Amino acid sequence: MFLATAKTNNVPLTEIKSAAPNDSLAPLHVRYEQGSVDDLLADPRVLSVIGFGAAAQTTSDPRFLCVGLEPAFRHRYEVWRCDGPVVHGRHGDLRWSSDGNYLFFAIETDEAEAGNIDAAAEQAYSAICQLLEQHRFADGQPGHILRLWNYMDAINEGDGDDERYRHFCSGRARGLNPAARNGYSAATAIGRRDGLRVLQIYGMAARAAGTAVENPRQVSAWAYPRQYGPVSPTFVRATRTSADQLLVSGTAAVVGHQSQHVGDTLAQLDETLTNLSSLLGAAGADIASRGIEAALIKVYLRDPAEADMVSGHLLKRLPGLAEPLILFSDICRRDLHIEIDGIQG
Ligand code: 3EB
Repeated sequence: MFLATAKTNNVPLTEIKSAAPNDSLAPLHVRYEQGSVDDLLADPRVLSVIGFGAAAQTTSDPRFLCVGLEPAFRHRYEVWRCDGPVVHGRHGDLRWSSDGNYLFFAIETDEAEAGNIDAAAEQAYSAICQLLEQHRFADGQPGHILRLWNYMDAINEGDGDDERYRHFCSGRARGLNPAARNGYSAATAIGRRDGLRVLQIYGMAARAAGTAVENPRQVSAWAYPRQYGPVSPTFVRATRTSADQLLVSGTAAVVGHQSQHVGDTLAQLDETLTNLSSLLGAAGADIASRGIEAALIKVYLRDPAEADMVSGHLLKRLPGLAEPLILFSDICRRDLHIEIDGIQG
């Protein structure tokens, strides 16, 4: 694998050549790790490092992003590795990195500069779509989005259709539209409490397309009824990659389209685990048999006072699960106390 051209500033983007292109990808590896950001980024196989909250170090390396969500218990970085070596650069406001098979990208968009959160989402997604068009893989084709994470301040501010999350959904749908030709990808949309009106989006694309997986217990989010907003959330419940990994969207206690067990975080957690089992079943027998315990999960939790209770309950229900990253967050519906996303395989 080599780098054909190395312009890291705006167009044209680098074209990455893969020594042995084929249709299935080597798996991604994701772990939660402690240590120094510089040491983590010194590894040429590191695609990206995500820090969380005030304890995270920072660096200008385009592979690094700090999300303003505070973790429970102790700080760890989310570290994505591939088989490497990784090249990286910037494209306008976007940062990217790639090993020729995967393309990681991140963008931070100031809401006031864009006008509002709706315009910020449209602008950010337009930029992501433009990056995908310009960053061609060795076969000359643009990548396929596998997974998106969206973090914004005060996600529940505003009433009814004026809620910031709903405005975000409108802008996202407009900006993402050109890239949706391959269908939507798995996603997470979560609220920060840092007061910074900056929309943060990061994601993963790949040379080989994934397969969308929906949950038979849930109405597809893109088909939610009008009561949840004028523009449906544009994501699927999971993406199964060509490396047979399952990238699981933010999953909560939603059955059909309705929130369940309002006021009871542990009951919502159990319903969420039932949803996750159902989703794994829909993804395939191999993925179902590995189970949730084979996944690395992130838990978004509204109430910091519930961290011990939630982690104890998860340990009891899933004794073999790797220690999840619990992040104190707002969830996109006011009646949801907890949400889980992750990757299995
Ligand atoms: C739900 O099931 C919970 O708007 O990208 C989960 C994952 C949710 C992603 C998004 C929203 C999103 O509808 C909310």
